Amino acid sequence: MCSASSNAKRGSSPTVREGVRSDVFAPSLTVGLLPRGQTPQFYVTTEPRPELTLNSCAGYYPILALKSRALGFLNILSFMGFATTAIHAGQEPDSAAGAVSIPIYQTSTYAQDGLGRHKGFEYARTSNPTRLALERNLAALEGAKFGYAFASGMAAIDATLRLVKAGDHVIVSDNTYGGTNRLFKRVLANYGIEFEFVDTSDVTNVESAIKDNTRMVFVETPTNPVMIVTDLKAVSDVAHAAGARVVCDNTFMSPYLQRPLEFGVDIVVHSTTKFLNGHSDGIGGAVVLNNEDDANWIAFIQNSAGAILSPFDSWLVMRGTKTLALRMEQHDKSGRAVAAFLEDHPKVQKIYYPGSKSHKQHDLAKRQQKGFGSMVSFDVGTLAAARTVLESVKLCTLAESLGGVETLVCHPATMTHASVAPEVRERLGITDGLVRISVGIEDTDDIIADVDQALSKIGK
Ligand code: P1T
Repeated sequence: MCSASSNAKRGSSPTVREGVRSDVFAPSLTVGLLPRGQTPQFYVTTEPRPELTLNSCAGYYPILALKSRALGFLNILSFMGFATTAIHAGQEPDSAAGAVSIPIYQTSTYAQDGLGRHKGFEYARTSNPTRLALERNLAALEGAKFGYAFASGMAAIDATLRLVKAGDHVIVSDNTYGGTNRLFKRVLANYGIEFEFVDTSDVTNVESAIKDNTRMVFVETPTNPVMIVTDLKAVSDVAHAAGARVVCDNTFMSPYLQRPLEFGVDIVVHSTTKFLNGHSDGIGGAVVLNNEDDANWIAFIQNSAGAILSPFDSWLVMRGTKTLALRMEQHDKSGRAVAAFLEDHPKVQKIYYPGSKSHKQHDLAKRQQKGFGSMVSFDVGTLAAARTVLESVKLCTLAESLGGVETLVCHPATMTHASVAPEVRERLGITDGLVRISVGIEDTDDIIADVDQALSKIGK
């Protein structure tokens, strides 16, 4: 960690994140929200760690001492609520100037005091203070010990799949974001990983798919775009009994509305491009988890493959998470109103929204999620009708992506899920008439009025 020789020594079995270790460098790094009902505890390292004292890493303990004020504050923080954590976790004022907003450390490298003596940062692919602050923040929001930020949601998912190897079997929700399906089927399958796609909303499908070599169950819930909900606890129980890890793509909910680790999930992945950033101005991804060995491997992959989030993009996501609680409240409120409007609309044939009483897993969604979010899909029957809606909106924007402050509409069959085989799309309900809306935080009435006038153009 502190010198090239220690990196080399660690070889293929890394024991720490090279450069900095998030639960050691600053005591506040891994203080986070705890699963409801558990006794508060702190992941603050007080014992000297042999791997840190090797190779004269003298920089660490003085830094720990300097941060003791922040530590006191963050000890209190761990008893506080989500919004407080979102604003403060990983965000203690910068020690150089007291900047309240974490500076954008736009640097590729760091001056070292002497051979093997530095301030905890050696090279910016390995670690960067701005990215580290975000990683601490995201870990805290999911109630995890470790967090890693990547250049995109796909890069985060790709890094997570490096936990399995050739010959391993991975069970995947049959409806996921199209890019996930593409990465698994068309890229990673070429490297000997066996993917099996099942409807994970029925845990018996997962149970019957388990084989001796099953090492991972990857679920998305609710799914993009037809909002299928998977019971995270039931799937985790089944997977763990077979010795497999469970990964959940929590992009559609954000940690404000769903915290998968509380249900036994091992690893959470995010496209931070969406609600976490929230302003449609940066692509990014994250992996958060508790298992130290897996975390070390993710850190090792992050450094080895290098698909890191830039300092500026890390800062943008942190700016986003500060308002996550407020934004998600509004997204959820308007999502409910838009869904209710669509459900009663004569031009809408079917609606996909877990908040709807007609949704097959409405009760599960109510149990597992704190709200229903702002993603709603609806079927208007034909490509022509979908085209009319998508091209008639005025306030809403026709665009891929979701989770930003502005309302976006898209056509999954030809946009986000174009890479999914047509017969699979058909089976899942991703028809040519399907429209997906990511309800933003504009005035709810304005959003509804715009969708209403677009729907009224169908058949004219
Ligand atoms: O775009 P990127 O940051 O790489 O994230 C990929 C990704 C992962 N997981 C989910 C659930 C996603 O929805 C996405 C990206 N989705 C879109 C771009 C979209 O419009 O659906």
